[in-house]
Amino acid sequence: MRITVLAGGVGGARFLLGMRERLAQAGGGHELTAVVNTGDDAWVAGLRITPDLDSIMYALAGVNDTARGWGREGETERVSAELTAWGVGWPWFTLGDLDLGAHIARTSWLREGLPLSTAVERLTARWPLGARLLPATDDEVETWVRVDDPAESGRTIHFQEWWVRYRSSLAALGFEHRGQAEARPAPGVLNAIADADVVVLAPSNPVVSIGTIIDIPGIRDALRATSAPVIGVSPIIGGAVVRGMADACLSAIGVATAADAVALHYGARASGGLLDGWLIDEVDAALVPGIESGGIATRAVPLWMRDPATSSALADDVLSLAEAVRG
Ligand code: FO1
Repeated sequence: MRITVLAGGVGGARFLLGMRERLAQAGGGHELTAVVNTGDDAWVAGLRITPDLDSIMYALAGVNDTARGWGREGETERVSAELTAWGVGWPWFTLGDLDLGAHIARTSWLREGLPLSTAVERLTARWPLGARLLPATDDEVETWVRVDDPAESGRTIHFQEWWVRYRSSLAALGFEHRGQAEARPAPGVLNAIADADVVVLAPSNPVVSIGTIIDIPGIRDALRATSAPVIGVSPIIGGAVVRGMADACLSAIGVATAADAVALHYGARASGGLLDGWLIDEVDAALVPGIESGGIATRAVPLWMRDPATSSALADDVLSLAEAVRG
C-alpha cells in the first residue's frame, strides 16, 4: 500500500511514527511518503534551516529530543554560545552542535547548486527511516507574519521570530507566504499524491503547515484529482489545539478553533475542497453529523498520540476510514 502524508513538524512526526508502526504490523511492501512543509525554513547564520523536515527526520531516526520536539537528543550548544558572542544568527533560536552538522551539510550541498530535495535525500539516507521524505517544494517559500506591534504598524517578521522569539504573543494579523506564487512542487510530490492508495493531511497546523503545502501551485489540484481517498486528522481537540499555536493562526484567517471549522476550511472534495474523510476526537463526537452533512465522512476516535501504540491506532483509524470512503 502507498500512503502519502502531508505533514508539518512535531504533530506530523508523531503521526508518521504511528503510521510507520501500523504499516510494519501489516507486514512489509508498503511505501510511506511524507510531503513536508518548508514554510518554516529560514537562513540563520548563513545556514539554511529546515525545521519541519528535521523534526520528522530526527523523530523517524529515533535521535530526536522528545522533550523539546525539535533538535537532537544529547545536544550541546557550544557553537551556539559562540555565535551569540559574535552576534551572529538569532540569539533566541538555538542551533545545537549536532543539529549544526545537518545545517552545514545541507547548506554546503545547496551552495553546490543541488536542490533541497537532493539534500533531504542525502541527509535521510543516513538512517533507515521507513519513510521517504520530500520537501513540498525545492523553491524558497517562507512564511512571514504581519504582527500587531503597537511600536511599529505593519511590522512583518519571519515565522520563526513570531513563533520562537515572541511565542505568538504579538497577535498575527495575517501571513505572507513569500515565494509561493512562483514555487513548484518538488520532484516526486505530485506523483506521490497521484499514485497513492491513501493520502493523509496529518494533524499539523492547518494554516502554516498544511496550508503552506497545499497552496503551492499544483498541489491542491493534485489532491482533487487523485484516485486515493484524502483523509484529514483534526489538529484541534475539544476546541483547543493539541500543541503549538494553531489557534493563533486560525483566528488570523478567520477560522474558528474547532474540529468542524477546520474540516470545512479544507472543504469536502465532493464540493471542490480536499477532504473525503475527517477524524475528530471522541470529545467532539457531537460534531460528526454537521461535518458529514457538508459531504465529509467523519468518525470520532481517540486522537491523542501519547505513544507509538496510540499513534499506530490512530493510523489504523485513518486507513479504515479510507477503506470505508473508497467503498
Ligand atoms: N524552537 C524553539 O522554541 N526554540 C528554539 O530555539 C528552536 C531552535 C530550532 C533550531 C532548529 C530547528 O530545526 C528548530 C528549532 N526550533 C526551536 C523549533 C521550530 O521553531 C519548530 O520546529 C517549527 O518551526 C515550528 O513547527
